[in-house]
Amino acid sequence: MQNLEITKIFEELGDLLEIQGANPFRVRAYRNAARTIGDLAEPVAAILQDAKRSLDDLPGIGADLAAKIKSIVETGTLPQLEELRQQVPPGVVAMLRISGLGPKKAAALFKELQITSLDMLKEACESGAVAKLKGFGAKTAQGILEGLAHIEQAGQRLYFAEVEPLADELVADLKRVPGVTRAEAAGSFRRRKETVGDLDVLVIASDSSAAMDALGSHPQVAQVLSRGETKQRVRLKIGLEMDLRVVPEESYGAAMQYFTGSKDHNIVVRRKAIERGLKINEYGVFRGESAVAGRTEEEVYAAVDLPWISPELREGRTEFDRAEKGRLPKLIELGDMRGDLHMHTTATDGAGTIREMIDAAKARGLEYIAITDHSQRVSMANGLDATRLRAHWKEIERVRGEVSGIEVLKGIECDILEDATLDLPDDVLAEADWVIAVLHYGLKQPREQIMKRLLAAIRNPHVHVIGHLTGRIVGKRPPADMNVDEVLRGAADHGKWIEINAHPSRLDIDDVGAAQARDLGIPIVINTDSHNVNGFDVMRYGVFQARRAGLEAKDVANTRSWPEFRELLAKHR
Ligand code: DGT
Ligand code: CA
Ligand code: CA
Repeated sequence: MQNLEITKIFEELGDLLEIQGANPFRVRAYRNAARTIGDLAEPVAAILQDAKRSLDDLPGIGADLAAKIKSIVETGTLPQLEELRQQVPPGVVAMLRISGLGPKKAAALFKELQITSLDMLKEACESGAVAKLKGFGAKTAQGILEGLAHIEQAGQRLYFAEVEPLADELVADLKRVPGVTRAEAAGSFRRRKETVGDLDVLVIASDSSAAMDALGSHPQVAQVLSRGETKQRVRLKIGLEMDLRVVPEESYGAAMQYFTGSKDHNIVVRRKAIERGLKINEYGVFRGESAVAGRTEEEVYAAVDLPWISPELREGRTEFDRAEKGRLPKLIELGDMRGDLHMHTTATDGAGTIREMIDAAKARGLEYIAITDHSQRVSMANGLDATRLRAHWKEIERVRGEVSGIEVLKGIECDILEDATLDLPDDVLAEADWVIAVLHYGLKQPREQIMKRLLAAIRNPHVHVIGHLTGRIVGKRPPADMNVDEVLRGAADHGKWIEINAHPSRLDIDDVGAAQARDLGIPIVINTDSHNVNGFDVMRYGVFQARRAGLEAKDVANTRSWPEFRELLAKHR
C-alpha cells in the first residue's frame, strides 16, 4: 500500500462527505490527513512496522485517523468508504474535478436532475436543464461545459510527483534482473514535465525476455497490454501505462535521445542530421548504411555539432539557439536552495506550529524562511484579520528569539480581492518583512478585471512578490485569464518578484513564464507553500520547473546566502 493510495482514499472520503453536507471540520480533517500522508517522505507502512513510532505523532493525525490509516494499510480500504460509495455514485464525485463546481452543486445536480455521470452532465447543460436549476443559471451551465472540455483535454495524465516514486522503484527493480546492465526512464518523465502521460523505460539486457517477464510479474503492474521481441506495454496499478524497450548497448544513446523527446526537439535534431548528410533514428546515427554514433547521447548530439542538452530543456524552444552559441545554462539544482518564503502554520490552515515549522526548516538546512499565513478573505482556512495577524507576528518574534541558526521573516499571503483592493490595509502590510500577494477568489473574472487586480497589487509598495500567479491547478483548473507578458513587465517596472510555487498541483508560474520573468531581470523565488513539517519536500518539483525554464542558481533569489538575500530585499523598497 503506497502513501498515494492512502491519500486518494482520504481525499475521496472528504469529497463524499462534503457532497453529503457533512460538518466542514470533519471534511477538513480528512483533507489535512491526505495532505500530511501525501507529503510524507517515507511509506506509512514503515512507521507502522516501527514499534518505537506512532502514526499519531504525524501532524494533524489523531488516534481516530491513525486507526483508519492502519486499517487501510491492512485491508486496502475502509468500511466507511465503501458505505459512502454506495450512497454517492462515482460520476457525482467526478463532477468535483470541474473547476467552479463544488460539492453543494454536485449534490444538487444528483438529487434534482438524477445526474450520475459526466456524460449526463454534459447533456443536461446542453439541453438547458442545468441552467433552469435553482442556483445555477445559464452562465454556470456554460462554465460547467468549459470545465468538462478542460478535463477532457487534460486526459488521464498523472503529476510527475505521483509517478516519481513508482518510476524509481520500477527502474531499480529492473536493474536487479540478471542480464540487465542499464535501466533508465526516458520520455516526459526524464524531461521532468509537470505531468506524465505514460512512462517510458529503456533497458540494456543480454536476455530481453527476462526483463519483460520481471516487469510483467511486478507488483506495481496490473496488466500486460502487449509484448513483442524488444518492446512491452503494461498498465500500472496506479492507472498509468508504461512502455519498456530493450535496446542494444551500441544504440543506447540514440534510443535515450529518441525516446526522451520531446517530439518537437527531435524534429530539429533530425533536420540537423539531414543537413549534414546523416540520418538519426532510435538505433543510431547513420551515414548511408554505416553507423557513426549511438552508444551515448553525447555522441548523438556531437554528430550534429551540438553539446549535450539537459533533458529538461528539450522542448524545441530556445535550447538549440543557446547550444549553438555555447550559452547553455548551468541549471539550478536542489542543493542550491537556501531559503523558503511561503509556508503556513496552525494560525491558519497549516498543521505545524510556528516552532515546528522553524525546526523542520532548520533540520533541512534552510538558512532563512518566511512564515506566510492566509489573510482574512480565506475564511475557509481561518485567514487572519489585522488584529490576529499582529498577534501572530508577535508570536513569531517571540519564537524566533528562541531559535538560532535560521532567519525567520514575518510574512503574510495576502489576497488580492475581487475588487482589486488588498485584503489587509497598507499600514498592516507595512509592518511585514515579506508580503506575498495572490489571487484565490474570482479567478473566472474577465481578463480586464484580473489584470486590474494584478496590476494594483504590483503597484502597492508593500507587496514583495506575486505568488502562484495564474491560479491554475495542473490538469484541473485553467489559469485565470491574463496577459502574462504585461503582468511581468509591470512587475519588472515596480521591482516585484515572481514565485514558482513548487507544489506539484500548482507549479505556477510555469516554465515558459519563469523564463520570461528571468529575461526581464525579475528575481524569482521557489517556494514550497508548506502546510506541515513535511511540506518542504516539494521543493524538488519547483526546482525541476525552474530547470525547465533554463534558470541558473543566480536567477533564483532564494539560492542566495542570507546576507545577500537581505540585501536584495532591502533594495526592493
Ligand atoms: P507523454 O507520455 O505524453 O507525457 O509525453 P512523452 O514525451 O513521453 O511522449 P511519448 O511517450 O508519446 O513518446 C516518448 C518520446 O518518444 C517522445 O518524447 C519523442 C519520441 N517519439 C514518440 N513518437 C514520436 C514520433 O512520432 N516522432 C518523433 N520525432 N518522436 C517520437
Ligand atoms: Ca511518455
Ligand atoms: Ca510512451
